[in-house]
Amino acid sequence: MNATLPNPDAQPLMLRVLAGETTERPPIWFMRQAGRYLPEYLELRAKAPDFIAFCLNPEMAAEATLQPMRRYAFDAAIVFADILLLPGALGQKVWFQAGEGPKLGPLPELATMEAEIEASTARLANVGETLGRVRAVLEPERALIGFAGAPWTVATYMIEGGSSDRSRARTYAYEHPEALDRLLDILVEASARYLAMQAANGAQVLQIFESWAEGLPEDLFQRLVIGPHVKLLARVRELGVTIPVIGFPRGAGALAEGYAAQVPMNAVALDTQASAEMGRRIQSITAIQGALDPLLLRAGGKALDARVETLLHQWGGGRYIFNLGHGIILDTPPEHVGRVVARVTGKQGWGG
Ligand code: 1CP
Repeated sequence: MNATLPNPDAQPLMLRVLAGETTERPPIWFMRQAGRYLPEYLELRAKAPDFIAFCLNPEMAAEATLQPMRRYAFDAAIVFADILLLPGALGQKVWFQAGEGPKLGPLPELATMEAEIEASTARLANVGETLGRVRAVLEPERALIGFAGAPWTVATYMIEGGSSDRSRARTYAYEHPEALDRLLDILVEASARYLAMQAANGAQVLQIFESWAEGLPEDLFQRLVIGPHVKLLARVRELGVTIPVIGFPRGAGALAEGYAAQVPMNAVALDTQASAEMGRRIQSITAIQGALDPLLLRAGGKALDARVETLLHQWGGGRYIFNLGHGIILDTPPEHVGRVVARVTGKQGWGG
């Protein structure tokens, strides 16, 4: 076989790392690699009446997913959707106000949501269609990622009615432990079914975004993060899903290590604070992903170049997926993204 031609049977690099291999170079993708820092995204986004309609339009969402894949040699695409589609599918009103972020209506009765779990997956069928459309055109060497918000993170938006400092949600956890645990159970079941639907429609990797794990005392971290992640993963496996799953407990700090030891994820995504040593200790348990600072990606220059070398050096000897410690910031210059992807992959764009 000619080694210079792409092999259509080649396992995507990302899947090899998630299967436990240390690869010749780390695969790379970026959280929020689609979105407002790309002019072509802004142009496409202007054609949809609102953000939710945009996410639920398979043609537009597939196009948004593919835009960064055309520009850069990313090793994986992540389906264009949002973690807040699930509360909407469970019957809570969700809308995005321009410039203000997400807004949610009153929390529905728990019993009402329990009765809506099965229907919620069907209401998100368009996300499955987006995945199918992307998989049909994405090169076989590039992996496709599906995702969901983690139960606690989604619950914070549902309880607070939007983005906030999460103090109301944490207070709710102390004052109404039974109601909160019931809400988390609803989200575990609905998310497991939603993720299984994504796997059935072409997702090859799943990521669980626990964006708001920060500030939780150890006992709450155990109850709100580790417990529900263990349950969610077990339920996903019970539903017959065999593809790898990445957990991202953002803001977990030193508790990320306990997370990695207790939740049998195929990789743990680390945030910007993760130390080199902690990352290496977690690498002895599972693969890691992360943890370039999105502010440094935006800033660019020599400091960015140096940090990329440091990350490659400190973690590249083990199971490692190159990524950010959180999503791309909206005014990031696209050429900074291109520079990092080219350094990690050795390619200017896909195929060359
Ligand atoms: O029109 C727009 O550009 C609105 C901005 C935007 C985008 C591009 C939102 C609103 N969501 C998205 C897409 C999105 N959201 C993706 C797409 C795929 C990709 O990464 O390229 C993903 C994976 C998400 C996940 C998501 N949504 C998270 C978890 C990751 C994270 O950033 O922590 C969270 C917390 C959300 C909620 C959300 N969606 C959008 C906003 C403004 C917010 C609120 C964020 C906050 O509370 O600060």
